[in-house]
Amino acid sequence: LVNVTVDDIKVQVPEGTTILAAAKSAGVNIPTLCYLNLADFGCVNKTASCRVCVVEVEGRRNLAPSCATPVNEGMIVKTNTIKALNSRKIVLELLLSDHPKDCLVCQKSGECELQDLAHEFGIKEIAYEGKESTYRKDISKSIIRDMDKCIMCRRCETMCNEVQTVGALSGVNRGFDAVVAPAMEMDLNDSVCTYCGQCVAVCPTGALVERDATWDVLSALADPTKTVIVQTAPAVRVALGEEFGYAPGTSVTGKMVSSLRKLGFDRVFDTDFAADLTIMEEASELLDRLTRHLNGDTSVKLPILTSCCPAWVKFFEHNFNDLLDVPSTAKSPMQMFSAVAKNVFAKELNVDRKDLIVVSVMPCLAKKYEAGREEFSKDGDFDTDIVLSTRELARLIKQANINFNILKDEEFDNPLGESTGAGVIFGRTGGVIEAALRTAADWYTGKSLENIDYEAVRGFEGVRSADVKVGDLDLKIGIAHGLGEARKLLEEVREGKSMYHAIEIMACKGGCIGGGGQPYHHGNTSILRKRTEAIKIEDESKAIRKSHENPYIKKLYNEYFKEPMSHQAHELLHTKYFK
Ligand code: HC0
Ligand code: SF4
Repeated sequence: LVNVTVDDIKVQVPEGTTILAAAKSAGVNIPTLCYLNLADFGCVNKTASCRVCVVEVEGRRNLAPSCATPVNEGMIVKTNTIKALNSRKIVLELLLSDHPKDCLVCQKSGECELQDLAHEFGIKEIAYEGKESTYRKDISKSIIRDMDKCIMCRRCETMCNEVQTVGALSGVNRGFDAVVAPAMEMDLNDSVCTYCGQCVAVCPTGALVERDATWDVLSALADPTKTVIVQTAPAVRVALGEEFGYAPGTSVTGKMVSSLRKLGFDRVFDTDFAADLTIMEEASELLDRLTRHLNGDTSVKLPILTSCCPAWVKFFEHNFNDLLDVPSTAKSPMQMFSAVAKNVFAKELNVDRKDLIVVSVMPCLAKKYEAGREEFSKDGDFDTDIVLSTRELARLIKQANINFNILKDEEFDNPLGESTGAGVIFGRTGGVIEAALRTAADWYTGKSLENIDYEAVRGFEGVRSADVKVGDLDLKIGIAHGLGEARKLLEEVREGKSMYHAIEIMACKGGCIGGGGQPYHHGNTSILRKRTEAIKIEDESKAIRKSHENPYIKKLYNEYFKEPMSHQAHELLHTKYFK
């Protein structure tokens, strides 16, 4: 340990600790902008590029960036001298001088870390007027890049390259023209970007934001010729409350349903229902591949990979396109829901599929891209019409003057609103494979098993391995969350070294609860664990916790699909992957 004094407070910290961390342990919070410590992601962005965190160190002439300067024995640090404060203010003024002054109409307004600091430092005028750098806006289906608002903190780059290992973003050009961009400054649309949205989740300004679709929803709701239905993803209900002042980890399912009804949706349905439907197909596929494999069929590919995360799907289409026959062919719950809504439910309602608008509320930005994939459309009409993120839903509720906090809990509509605990746990890492195991184990043993808590697949480790007994089968299950972690398991599969029978992959840390469309965590990743806890409580509170026991799922198979992997099921519930 070394002894350090920060603003007259003495602390002992391990050798190698940064001044920033030492100050924190002394209870002194030094402001930062580019710095980001995502402890649960195994990643720290300390490019020391913004210089907001500078401090005075006794005996040194120059100010030191506290995020990147390690302490040493006897160091005396002052974080609030006039020299440090002045330098911090000048840094902010310089950043603002080359920043658009459209804060009033910026999508990030109110949640922008640069705006917060300018406010904190009492900056009331732009000190250095002059030419601002300008760059074209890049608008993809999921994300808008507005590099005029980029402050070159490089958080997005660290996230995309180090955590996700996608490598879609890097700093290009120099000086005034420097921006963060895909290779050869192409648009995201033409790049290897997976639309996971994790760069958006960590961008401190409005340089990276989701493509907002709230107005599309309002227009659809106002159109009397349309029937507008909505589905909500498992992870939305355990995070939406944060936008209305609830503590992280508060589940607001009933209020969410009630607010959607107040917004004017004709039916409020649940993606969790479709998650149960996904399990019917995916568990059948798993058992089918396993039993064929055990019977010596060498054409069978194992492990089977889950396929419901669209960022993950795009990632393997780009990086592992020699393995396209390995993942399950089951569509994601969102797309299964929409296929059933447009092809089965529309007929029940007696409306043309073009007049049925399906809105999805998702914790994810890649879902916007997924909805727009050609294979999920028929004669130009997409199965999912509009995708909103959790943040956008909160915006809509606020715009509609709905007092969320006093709403009474309401229930989803049926038939596409009933779900089991297995559907709920899709929202967290390990949940899809646990849900599949609950059903596969019952089917394989021919019994209704009582123990359905597969503790071995739960947890927060980036890559997990679990041994699971299903009847007389000893299954080895792999789980990865975060694309960098997924890459490790995929490389083993490619090399023929994978020891797994089945692998679940989710692109975001924590699974969907940590999606790029969720309320901003501003680096406090303990929020993700609290959301996971809320999912657990929802699961345990459900009367039915196995997908195949969902009465509405049974009815759908009796009346329409007949059995999993039937001809009808293949037509509506399965998909293909492309190079
Ligand atoms: Fe997910 Fe899903 S679990 S991807 O994270 O499978 O977005 O929440 O909706 O589709 O159900 C997201 C969440 C979903 C889908 C489900 C899956
Ligand atoms: Fe990289 Fe994901 Fe951002 Fe695309 S959305 S640039 S893959 S972090």
